[in-house]
Amino acid sequence: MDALHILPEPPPGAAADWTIDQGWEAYSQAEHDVWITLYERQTDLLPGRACDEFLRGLDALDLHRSGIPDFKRINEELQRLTGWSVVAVPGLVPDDVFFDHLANRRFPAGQFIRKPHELDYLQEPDVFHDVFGHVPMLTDPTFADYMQAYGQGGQRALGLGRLTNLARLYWYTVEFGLMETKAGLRIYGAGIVSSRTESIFALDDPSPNRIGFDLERVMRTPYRIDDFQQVYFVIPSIQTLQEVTLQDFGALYGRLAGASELGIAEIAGGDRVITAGTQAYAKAGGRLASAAG
Ligand code: HBI
Ligand code: FE
Repeated sequence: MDALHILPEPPPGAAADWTIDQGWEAYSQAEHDVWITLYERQTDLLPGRACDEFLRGLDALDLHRSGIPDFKRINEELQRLTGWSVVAVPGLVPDDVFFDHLANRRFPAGQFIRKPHELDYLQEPDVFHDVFGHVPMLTDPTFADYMQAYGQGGQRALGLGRLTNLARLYWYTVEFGLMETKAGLRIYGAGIVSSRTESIFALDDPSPNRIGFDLERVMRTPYRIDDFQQVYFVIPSIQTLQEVTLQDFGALYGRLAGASELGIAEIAGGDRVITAGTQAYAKAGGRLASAAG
């Protein structure tokens, strides 16, 4: 995440853990309408693209079409399913605060929603990215355990100065992960599933590399925060995330200390290559070039 947006201490009105009241009653109809537009676009697009675990979560939480959901209502079902709850925050929070929430099965979701002119892209996670993108997967017990383990791992990584490596694991799984299924590749990453354009690009476009997930490989691979990814990592099943949490991260960090960083578009020896991408999109200048038309 772009650290520039993180304030040094909780803004006025926020608690010490940066949580605020969602103030669901205060959302305007215009704000609900942005949610409805985004929700309807994605739910028309995602069957056949999002993984079953995501689609089941969307149903279970009944994130229906009528507007921004009330976290209090979501939490009744979410806590029953996996013990997670959604808490409202003003935006990005410091890493240690973020990890502490995850380690305690609290998902910090942006309270604000993007403006109508930002429908396709925004840098900071808003309530649609967080609640539509992230929360449905938290209804799956395996993924719910992984997210809590990530929070605990984040706290350790901060202490070891290994945050860069661990943030890559989050980025290439929780945010931009793909999964293999009998029916083909499916999306589970929130950053993809909450974006209409990237939901198409990540699965269909010949530009990006698509490489079989490998923990050490992912931790050596930089990522983009400003545009579509140039590489997507693919897990054979959600169980892979459970196996990740059983790894010895101490030994892994030791090996990483002596390993060089990989190029973002590089295909490395030992990679299980699913797609060797053309990188045509990135070479043509990416979002800004295509926006310029
Ligand atoms: N804060 N609210 C919020 N949401 C995030 O996804 C988030 C954050 N702070 C830090 C962060 N993500 C990342 O830097 C960590 O995953 C490393
Ligand atoms: Fe996110």
